[in-house]
Amino acid sequence: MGFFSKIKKMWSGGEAAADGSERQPAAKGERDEALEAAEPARAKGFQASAPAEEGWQRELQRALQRAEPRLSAWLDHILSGVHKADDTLWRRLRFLLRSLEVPESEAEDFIRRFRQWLDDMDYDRVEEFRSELQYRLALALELEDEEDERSRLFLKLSSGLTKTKEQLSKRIDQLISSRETFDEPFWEELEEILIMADVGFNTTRALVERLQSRVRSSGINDPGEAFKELFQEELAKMFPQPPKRIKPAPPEVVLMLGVNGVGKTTTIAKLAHRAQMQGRKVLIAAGDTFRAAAIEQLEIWAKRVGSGFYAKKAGADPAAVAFEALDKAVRENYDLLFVDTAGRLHTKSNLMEELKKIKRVLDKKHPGAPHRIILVVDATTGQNAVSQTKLFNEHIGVDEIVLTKLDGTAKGGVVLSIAIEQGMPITFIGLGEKMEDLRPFEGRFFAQALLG
Ligand SMILES: Nc1nc2c(ncn2[C@@H]2O[C@H](COP(=O)(O)OP(=O)(O)O)[C@@H](O)[C@H]2O)c(=O)[nH]1
Ligand SMILES: [Mg+2]
Repeated sequence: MGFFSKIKKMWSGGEAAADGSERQPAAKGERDEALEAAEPARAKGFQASAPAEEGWQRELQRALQRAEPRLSAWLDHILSGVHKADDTLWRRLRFLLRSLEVPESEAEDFIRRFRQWLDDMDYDRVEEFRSELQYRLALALELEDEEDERSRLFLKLSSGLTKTKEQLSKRIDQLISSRETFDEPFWEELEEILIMADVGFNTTRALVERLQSRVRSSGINDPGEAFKELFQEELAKMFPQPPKRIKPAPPEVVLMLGVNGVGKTTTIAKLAHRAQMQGRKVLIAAGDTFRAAAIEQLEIWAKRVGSGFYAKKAGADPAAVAFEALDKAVRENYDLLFVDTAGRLHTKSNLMEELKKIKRVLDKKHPGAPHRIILVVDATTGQNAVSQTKLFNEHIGVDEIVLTKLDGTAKGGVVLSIAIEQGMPITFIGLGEKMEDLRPFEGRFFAQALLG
């Protein structure tokens, strides 16, 4: 959908009249225009309501008129007095989407997909689905980057990192409170803490050196003073940004790599889900033809997220699957194609040759493809994740990393190794098994969650 930007533009300035305390009033002419533009949207919303539904609707309308993208507040109003997924909920969701000027067909599609998901998951009660609903709305309305959603994500990140924090931040706190100066033992103990959290030797050295020079230049003497903030800042700076890329001619082709068990299949599903919610048409190709079970598993996921699916029999040539899937994607106007691949590492050279062939074939069919090569690695494997990054990057070339299972591990320090030592951008992290548990990675945010 992606409507909120439009709505916001429409509202901006216009609301200054209703809520002058919070916004700079716009020039008069502009304001009248904005009000005029905004009015029909609101009026339409109200007409849609049954007269009996007052309380939640009045509150929601007020919240919307504030023109602040507060999805959590909107949902509070919509879900007030609602305990399970029933007609009341659909009616209220329709009201919200209509008030935001979402075209009816897209609103209905959103609701239909969500109901299908509830059905698949066998969920009914609000507490079972609220979070997923909010995630879907955030993506569909382009609100994921808004402050309200970001603070929700921050909490999620923070709690997902609990084990790593125990290993890292708690010990750093202890170190800070037990030392009075930045002496040799301080730095040695800091190194030890970092290495224990799987930060890796080289990254630890690089980080400690930067911290030492920051401490020197800032003139602080007592570790209790500002060391943690300084640490956070340095850390945030060390994460490479993914390169800005020009949008390719569709379909965009994403090749997914990763050793078995890291979470590759579920990551494809999660990424496909995100893209679908953002309004893109997605096709998934079952390029791991080594095991029949892998094909079936991927097909189930494709159905569940509502994307297209292309597969051949188990044992088929993976490059042929990739080629034919791309052909289908072009013919049927897909926006995005994910190609799954095998991950059996015991036949390393075969696997690498197979992956190279897939790359060649994709490029031949659609020059420039694959546009992104994503390697999925599992944070619980610690330094193994780092060696996998190195290996796949050397043989195939990797554009970005998705790091899964950060929620279950104390080895989250591996994020730093991969990003800093391997110079590899991490674009998404997995914080659990649910769809909404895969979220964009941001170094600054991560440093704050880890050390804050
Ligand atoms: N806790 C947790 N589990 C995950 C995460 N990502 C994937 N998994 C689980 O890891 C297991 C293996 O995933 P799968 O996608 O089949 O791995 P593949 O062999 O690499 O395709 C599944 O049970 C997933 O639910 C994550 O971020 N956190
Ligand atoms: Mg798999």
